[in-house]
Amino acid sequence: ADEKVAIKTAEDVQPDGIRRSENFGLAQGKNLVLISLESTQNFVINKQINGEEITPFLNDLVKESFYFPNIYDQTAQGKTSDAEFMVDTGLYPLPSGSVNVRRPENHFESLPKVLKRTGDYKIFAFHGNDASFWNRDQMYQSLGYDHYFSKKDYKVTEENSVNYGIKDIPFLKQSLKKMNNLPEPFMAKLILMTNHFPFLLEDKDQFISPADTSVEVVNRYITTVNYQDKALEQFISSMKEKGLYENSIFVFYGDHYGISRKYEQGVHELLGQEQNPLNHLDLQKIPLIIHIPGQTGKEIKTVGGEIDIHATLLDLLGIPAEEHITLSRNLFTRNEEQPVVFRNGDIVTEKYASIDRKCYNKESGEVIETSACEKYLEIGRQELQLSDELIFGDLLRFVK
Ligand code: GP9
Ligand code: MN
Repeated sequence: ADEKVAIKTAEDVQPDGIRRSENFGLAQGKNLVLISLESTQNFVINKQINGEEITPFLNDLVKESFYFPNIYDQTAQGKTSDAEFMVDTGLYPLPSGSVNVRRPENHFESLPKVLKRTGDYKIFAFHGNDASFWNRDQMYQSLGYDHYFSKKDYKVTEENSVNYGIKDIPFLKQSLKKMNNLPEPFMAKLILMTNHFPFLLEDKDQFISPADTSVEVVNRYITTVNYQDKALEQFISSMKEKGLYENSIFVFYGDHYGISRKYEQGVHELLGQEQNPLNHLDLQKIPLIIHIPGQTGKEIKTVGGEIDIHATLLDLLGIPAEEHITLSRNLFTRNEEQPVVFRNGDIVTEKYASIDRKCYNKESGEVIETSACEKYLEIGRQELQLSDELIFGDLLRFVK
């Protein structure tokens, strides 16, 4: 992009829907604990398999939280790192590759930086994989993280590992020990890992029986999601014991889908649904649970995307979103006319979905004239282009 067109103020490029909600500042000054739930799709919430809940802990938690059941996975090739990037910056992931790898030296505005500027926070990331995976070590510095606890900071043994590395239960236990010594207020991002394809888990860690669909990957997925839920339960109860719970706000979000198209038949079997484009779209929903101790629960059915987590958190933390440039929309105030935009150009709104250039009426399931989706597709094209220009031109370095 041409440097002459550099943006002067955040208002030049803000989408609408970032205004303050009645919840503005509800969690101001609290520790922010973000938990990335690996490959967790929303269909597991409140779902039973052979009479057993897959996520008993989260199911209880949603009753005392803001629960958003209509938030879509917007990640692309950067997977977990794309999800992190959206939450941190409110920008879209790139059309190919991961921003972490392609543009780690950019100037970014981010949740960590804003928290440090406005509230004297210290910012920490916790993850059991190698520090350089997804180039996190470098990217976290650009984003304003003060410290990254990675694999080398954990006691990792063959016994406490599976698949990508340290299992969620020992990971969260060891993380909590580190969190116990942090200066407050802090932001802590914890990235879970056990519920990762191909969803491997020893028998002794399976606290629920696998499902019995025709797809083994899906059958195992139930056990790893359930294991993750158990890890979260133990973590929150230890947070309470350590006195870290009351003064924190917790954000649990599924980073992206776990069951790809190839194995999706198994999920259709579990849910008793047919295989069609709208059901596939529906399965791209990830859970978003925002928990502030002591609050009354509220299910918020707003249709939104992962990118919107950013502005929603700013609102809760009492930081005016107008302060910096973001394409994120506050989920508490989000305008229904604004589409959720996917990296491949597809969009979804409350009423319509455009999938592979076909326009659907979501309620009837019918394909309708493409013109009904056109204005949403146009918004999508503009937003993706703007986001790409901001990133590829490193344009945020011009904003004071
Ligand atoms: C590995 C974890 C998983 O560090 O982030 O990566 P994914 O494949 O989901 O992006
Ligand atoms: Mn992931």
